[in-house]
Amino acid sequence: MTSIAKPVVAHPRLKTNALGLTLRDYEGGMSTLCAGCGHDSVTAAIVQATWELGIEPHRAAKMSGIGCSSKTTAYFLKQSHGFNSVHGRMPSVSSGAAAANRGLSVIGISGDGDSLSIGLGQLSHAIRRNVNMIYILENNGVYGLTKGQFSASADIGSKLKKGEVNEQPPIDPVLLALSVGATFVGRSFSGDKRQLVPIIKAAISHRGLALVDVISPCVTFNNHEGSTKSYKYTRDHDVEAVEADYIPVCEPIEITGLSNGSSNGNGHATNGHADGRPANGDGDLRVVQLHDGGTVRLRSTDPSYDPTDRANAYQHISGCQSRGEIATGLLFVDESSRSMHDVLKTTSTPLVDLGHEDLCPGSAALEKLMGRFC
Ligand SMILES: Cc1ncc(C[n+]2csc(CCOP(=O)(O)OP(=O)(O)O)c2C)c(N)n1
Ligand code: SF4
Ligand SMILES: [Mg+2]
Repeated sequence: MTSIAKPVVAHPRLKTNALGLTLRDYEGGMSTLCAGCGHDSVTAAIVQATWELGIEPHRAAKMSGIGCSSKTTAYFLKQSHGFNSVHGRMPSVSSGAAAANRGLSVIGISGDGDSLSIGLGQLSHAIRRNVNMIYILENNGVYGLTKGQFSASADIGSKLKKGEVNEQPPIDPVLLALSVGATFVGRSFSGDKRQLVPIIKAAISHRGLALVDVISPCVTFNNHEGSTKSYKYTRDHDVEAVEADYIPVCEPIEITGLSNGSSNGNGHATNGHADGRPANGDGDLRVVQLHDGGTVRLRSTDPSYDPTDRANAYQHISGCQSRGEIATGLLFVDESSRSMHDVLKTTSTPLVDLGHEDLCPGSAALEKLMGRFC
């Protein structure tokens, strides 16, 4: 996808990561989205997370479908591979890329329209197969690119700008993901970088498909009174169920710490419930080991919430939903996750590096195979 190039000059004193690269090296082209679009904040969080993780740009593949959200792969990691597929088809194209090269960090970006309508089957099967990728769903409740029609994530009673009311029940990507076997599920808000960056870092480091649903308001078509995907509504109803902190393998655990959760960085309290019930911020601290050697520390703001128990997570999130609350945080993680590569026992060598003798079984093997169909 083409975009307007940014000037390459960078301040000489910009901090560098373990690879000697600056944040600017993880940026992409100039954004052409509307000023204030939540998707641009998600882009900034991805730039921050991939820079902090020290991802080698040539080992990342940015994948997308169609929509304003799907345009955003042009705005980060300019030196990475990328494929902008057709509407709703990002998961299958990503599955192919991941299958062909285990060493790639596959970063899939999609929208609520792209994922929950035309791409619903593709999303479900990528989750079920546990393709090794992060799947970021930039969720604004509308089809932004085609001028703001309701999408399948729009809540009942949510109003369009001109007053039309949605009567259809929403599909919640987080509940959907849990029900089809997702091994990593998170939800965040584009306006909460403090929460979003560690979730993205943990998701990229997860073995298997990590779904991250990000409420990402569309300022042009869905940020008014009556919308349940506006900046205001999301800030007022966000209940951080699980606070996460990603610690890379090279850092000692002691140097990072989870707060006891009183603010989400936007001045909005995260340790209270919208219905007034207090959350004490004293939930159990759980340490989850990821396959790259990194560690995720999880603290539930409600002690009854267990982010490693699928049924418990489902119940809690749907309970929040019925009260009009938006459960955010790293909501579920399966430490024993077996990705598509583990299940299919794929080769660790990228297919492009395999020699002819490894790729071609030879005529005798082919004849034997064909014999089975006679
Ligand atoms: C096969 C096909 N059907 C319909 C469209 C029209 N279309 C383009 S983007 C889009 C929806 C985008 O919504 P979403 O994924 O939520 O992205 P957003 O723009 O809101 O970020 C639709 C229906 C298309 N491009 N291709
Ligand atoms: S139309 Fe909405 S989703 Fe698209 S760029 Fe503008 S604000 Fe963002
Ligand atoms: Mg959308």
